[in-house]
Formats: sequence, structure tokens, C-alpha cells
Amino acid sequence: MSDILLRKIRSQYESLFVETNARLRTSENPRSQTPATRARRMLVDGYFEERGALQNWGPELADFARLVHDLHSAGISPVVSYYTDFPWFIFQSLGDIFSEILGEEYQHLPDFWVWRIDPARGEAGWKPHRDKGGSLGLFPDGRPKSLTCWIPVNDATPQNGCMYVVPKQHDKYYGVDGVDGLGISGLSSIRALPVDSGDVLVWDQTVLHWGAQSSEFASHPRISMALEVQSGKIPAFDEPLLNPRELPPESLRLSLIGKQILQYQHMYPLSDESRVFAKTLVEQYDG
Ligand SMILES: O=C(O)CCC(=O)C(=O)O
Ligand SMILES: [Fe+2]
Repeated sequence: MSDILLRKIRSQYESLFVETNARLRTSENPRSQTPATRARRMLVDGYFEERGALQNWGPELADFARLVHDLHSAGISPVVSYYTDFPWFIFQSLGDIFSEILGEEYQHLPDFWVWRIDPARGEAGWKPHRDKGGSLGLFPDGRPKSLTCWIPVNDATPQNGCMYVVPKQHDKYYGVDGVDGLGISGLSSIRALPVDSGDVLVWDQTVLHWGAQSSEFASHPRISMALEVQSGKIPAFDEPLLNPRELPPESLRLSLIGKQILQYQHMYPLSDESRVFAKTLVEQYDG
């Protein structure tokens, strides 16, 4: 990627880098639920929201949204915002939640994305899927091997394409190999998950979920980011696993950004220009 672009991001978004924002060296992590409640919700529904977990990062979340809009306006994939420290810092700050579900040795997977779902263009989030199909994401006793953590950078609503899930308890196909589609007895089992900026969503990767079709009457594009995490006790679902206690080095971030643009092309239309851009990133910064 052009060094000019990277320097520009550093100079215009100082709040998103640890070096230029002392706030990112503090860690006060408010929690609205007890670990027991989170564990119970995970067991019954396969997901939970943690309200206000990122409430201290309002200014940074707003700057991150601005960066996503700027990248979009420049025709650059919003996932390039993972060049900054902020997403890595934020996911690191949620470590207590990941470790209580996956164990202390949990790892970050090299799988992440940023969405900017534009209601004015009739856009929708990703279509219904399971991040790990069948029983792939589950231990024999039913506990999840991996999670997706999805963060609303601005408020996500049914109008701008918030997440929807089939809660585990209503899903006849949850964890079942060789089946496809909706294993529910009626549409009322489907649950919308509106969340505000500052909240966090976590689902186990077996849960069926999707990002909704937006409405032209929505007030703003939905901006969100996600990262996958896995247990440290199983083989890697994807390589390289990342130590959650460190911010990945710059060159690794850039090659992983290229990898993301290429690996999610079944979920969204990828232009030839973006494909070339992504391949260049992988080649330029790999190893
Ligand atoms: O934001 C979306 O539309 C889809 C998110 C998703 O499927 C994921 O993060 O696993
Ligand atoms: Fe997903």
C-alpha cells in the first residue's frame, strides 16, 4: 500500500494509535452482566450482547467511523482501517469475556472485517450463514471452539441492517452435520439484535446469523467490525493465530488486510481493482 496513504492515516487519525493517544494505554473495562449470565446466555441462545463494554471509547469510535467513511470515499476497502491500533486494542480489552468462554489460552484468528452498509444504495449485510457449519465449531460436549465478536462502530438498527440470529434454542439444525437452511418452526423465532455504539455482540460460530437488508429510510450507514477468536486447545482454524495480548506488527496487519479482501469475496462483490490491491498487499508485506 502506498506509504503516503499510511502516513496520512497516521497523521489524520492520531486517536486511533497508541503512540499518539494516551487513552489507549488505560484499561477500564465496564461489564454490564456477570460471567454467569454470559455463560447462561451462550448455552441457551448461543450469543449475547454486552451493553456499554466500549462506552469509554466514544471519541475513538467516532473517529474510526470517520476513517471508514474516508476510505470508502477514496474507493479503498474499509477493512484497511485495521491498519490502526484501535480495533486490535479494543478486541484485546475484551479478553476477559473471550477467556471465560474459551479458556485463558484463547487466540485471535487472522479473520476480521469491516462493514459499511449504505441504506442509500440499498445495501444489505452478509446473507444467512454459520461461521462454522455443522458440528465443526463445537467440542463433543457442545461447548464452542470459537466465537465471533462483532462491534457496532455506530448504532446498528433494523433500518440500517443490524444483525439477526436464530437463537440456538430455537434452531433444530444447530450443530447438526449435513443439513442446510432454516431449522425453525416459524419466522417469529428469528431475533433482531439492534446494538448501539459502545456495545459488543458475541456469538458462537455455529449460530445462524446474517446482516439485514437496510431501508432507504435509515438515518445512517451501518458501520461495524468483527474478529474471530478460538480456543488455544485445538488446532488452528486458520493461520497464523495471533497472540491476543500483543498488537500485531504493522507488516502483518497489512498482509492480513490483503488476505481478508481476497477471502471474503464470496460474501460481497469484489472489483478487479480491489483484487489487485489485495494481492499486492499480501505480496508486499508477507513474511
Ligand atoms: O455484518 C454482517 O453483515 C455480517 C457479520 C458476520 O457474518 C460475521 O461477522 O461473522
Ligand atoms: Fe458471520
